[in-house]
Amino acid sequence: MRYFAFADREDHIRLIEDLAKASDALFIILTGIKRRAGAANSPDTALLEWDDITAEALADLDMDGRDRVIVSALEQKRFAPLIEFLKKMDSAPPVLAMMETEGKFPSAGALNISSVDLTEATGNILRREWRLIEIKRRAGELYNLLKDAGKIAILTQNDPDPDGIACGLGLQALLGRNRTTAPILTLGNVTRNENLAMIRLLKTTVRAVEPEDLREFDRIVTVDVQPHYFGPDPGFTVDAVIDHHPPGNHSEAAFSDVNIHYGATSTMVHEYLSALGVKITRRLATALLYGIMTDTMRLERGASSRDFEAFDALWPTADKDMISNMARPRLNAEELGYFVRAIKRRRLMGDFLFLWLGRIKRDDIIPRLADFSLQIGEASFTATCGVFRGELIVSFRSMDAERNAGAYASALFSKWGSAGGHHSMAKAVISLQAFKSSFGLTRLDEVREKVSRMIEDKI
Ligand SMILES: [Mn+2]
Repeated sequence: MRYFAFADREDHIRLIEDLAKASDALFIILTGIKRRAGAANSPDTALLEWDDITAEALADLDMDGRDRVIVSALEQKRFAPLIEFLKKMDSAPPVLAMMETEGKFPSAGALNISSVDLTEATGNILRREWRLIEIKRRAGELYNLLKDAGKIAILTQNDPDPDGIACGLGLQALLGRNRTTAPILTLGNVTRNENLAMIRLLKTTVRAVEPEDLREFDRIVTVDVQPHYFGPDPGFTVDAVIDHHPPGNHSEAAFSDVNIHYGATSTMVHEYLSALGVKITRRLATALLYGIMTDTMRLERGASSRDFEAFDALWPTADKDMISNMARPRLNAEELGYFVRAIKRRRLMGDFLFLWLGRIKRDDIIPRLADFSLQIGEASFTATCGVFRGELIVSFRSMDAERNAGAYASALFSKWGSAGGHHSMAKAVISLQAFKSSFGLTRLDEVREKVSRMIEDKI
């Protein structure tokens, strides 16, 4: 392939030579300017000097559709004859015009001409570098704060989710630690099936501890969570905070990076790792990618361009089969029993479906059955209920434009606990005891009747 570069400036010769690196031949046609003595160019480059561009001179170049044309233009109108000439060719080469002025190169809608504003393009690269310096500085600060500590506690939420667990693994890699010198901890327990599957498949551990156990650690870092989450006086002091939830007050932490513009804390940790050039293994890439996927509903909810960038960077390395296995954990016999029983006893009224799971041993059954509920019969608005650890949980799903699940959840249940959500999915988690006392109910089947009746009356 031959390259023909038309330029009314000399300072892009290196850039043009770089663009044409793989070419068989490069002709640079300096147009309207003379080459300065001693101006640098590669010996392989053929340098021509034209006073202006004419059809005759262009015809002599004998260009065809297999060639490529570069235009480096200070004065765009100088190159109008070139465009006119190319437009008349049967098989014209593609043209890349580089400019430093605003606006597009006059291509008159030709499909084979593209123009680039070099100032804007360079600006984008340089702005990105500013950001990288900032991330590098922050990651370095975190590293320096923790590098000499004996044991480091990486503390996640009370029921750690994939984002929190992935950040724990990421932080271990960043600090060159393992599960002994920097374990991932929770003050609660991992209960949800997907999260247990993630821990099992990644062969990692999340240790359940009590607040007083944290005393044996020299430093405490919270990931995907902030100190205020643990209450006004949790009994321990946090040294570093990395999170993407709305910021609370934790001025005591020596390091704090809280940014709500990230869809996942995994993205922040990935940026640290990249900035400091830490090798990201297949296992770690899998964890971080899964953390981003679950927190952003596969980039559909709350994902920023940074999450997309991290996703793009992690995707080639991550184990996609393993992610499928994490995302769709199998139902065991007992869980299947819950499903079958609830579906057998379903109550379908028009397009409203009511499902009652009764007392359950794990609460992730509820959203899983709720997701499935919209596939049953004519249902377009559903309520899936269960009782878990003294709480009555009602999970709404709506495919009905007229019925806002969040509004129903909040109108019906906020009196007894937290209730709300989006149009298509919402949840109420309320005290079973408080609900019972309100209506003088004693038995669970009475509760079921009451809840079902309340929703029916409202819709
Ligand atoms: Mn998160």
